[in-house]
Amino acid sequence: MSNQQNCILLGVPLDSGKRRRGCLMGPDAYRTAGLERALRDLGHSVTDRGNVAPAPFHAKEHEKLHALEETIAWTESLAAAADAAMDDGLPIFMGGDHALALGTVLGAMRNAEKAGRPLFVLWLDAHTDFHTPQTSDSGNLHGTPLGYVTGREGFDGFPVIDSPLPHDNIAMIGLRSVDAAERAALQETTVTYVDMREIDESGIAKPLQRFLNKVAAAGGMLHVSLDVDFLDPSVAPAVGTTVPGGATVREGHLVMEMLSDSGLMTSLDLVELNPFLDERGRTAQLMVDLTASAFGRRVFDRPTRAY
Ligand code: HAR
Ligand code: MN
Ligand code: MN
Ligand code: MN
Repeated sequence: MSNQQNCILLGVPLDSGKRRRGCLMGPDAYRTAGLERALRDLGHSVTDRGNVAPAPFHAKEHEKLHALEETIAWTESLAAAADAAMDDGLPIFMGGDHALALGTVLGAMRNAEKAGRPLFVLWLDAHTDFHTPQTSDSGNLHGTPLGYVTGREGFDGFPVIDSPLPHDNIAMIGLRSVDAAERAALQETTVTYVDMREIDESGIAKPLQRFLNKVAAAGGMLHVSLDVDFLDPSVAPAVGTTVPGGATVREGHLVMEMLSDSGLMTSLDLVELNPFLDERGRTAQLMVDLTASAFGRRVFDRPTRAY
């Protein structure tokens, strides 16, 4: 793909979305694994803007919710950083756990509203992350970003969602760990949810292409949120919430290649990498390679296919 992008790298050392520590090292792992260089080698211009910091906050103890104030503070700063970066190019958020998407998706929603275009979200994850703070059993807010941006109740203290992301504009792909409360809530919506069984039976390309066609037809912007646990833990061990039976290396690359063919992606989260759990950097390296595929790295060029 010759579509040259202005890539903006933003480190997000956010570790507040769950109790197990380590995702704060993610941004440096991506830098060490050569993300900037990989994108440059594909002909893109790349600026590393360094790390984002949370807004000032006062931590309190809560019976159930972990690090609520800190996560709210990150949501505020990230929404502003995402909105601003999207004015200048295509931001890549080097996480950090998935709670960062509370802010990055909100920022993308604000930016899309300014541009007068609809925003779509592709969620590549073992999990649906559709909880509210009330329905979450774990109290871990990394399980809530899609509940938040779709306007579910109970996000007291977070920036108010004026116009929620429509359910029709969301696709979740790779699912294999969905809590009962999430399943019940999701089944009441028109969110596109693709579990691993569907991928086994019909392949990952068809549901993805259907969604990309919908984004293109609407003239939409597309935020992509790639959770390390979308991938099978045998190839991507550096994540706190491993679930067996995930996407293969090739399924991951195919998704990224189709995204780059589509030219639709306008922002990207790389989340849940915990370098403390990695094996000789292999997960960080795989995430960099997947990102390269999303920005045009190919074995051979070929005409785009219809699925
Ligand atoms: N559903 C579980 C919970 O709410 C696990 C959530 C895990 N979320 C992430 N991102 N790691 O997908 O606690
Ligand atoms: Mn997730
Ligand atoms: Mn997950
Ligand atoms: Mn849960």
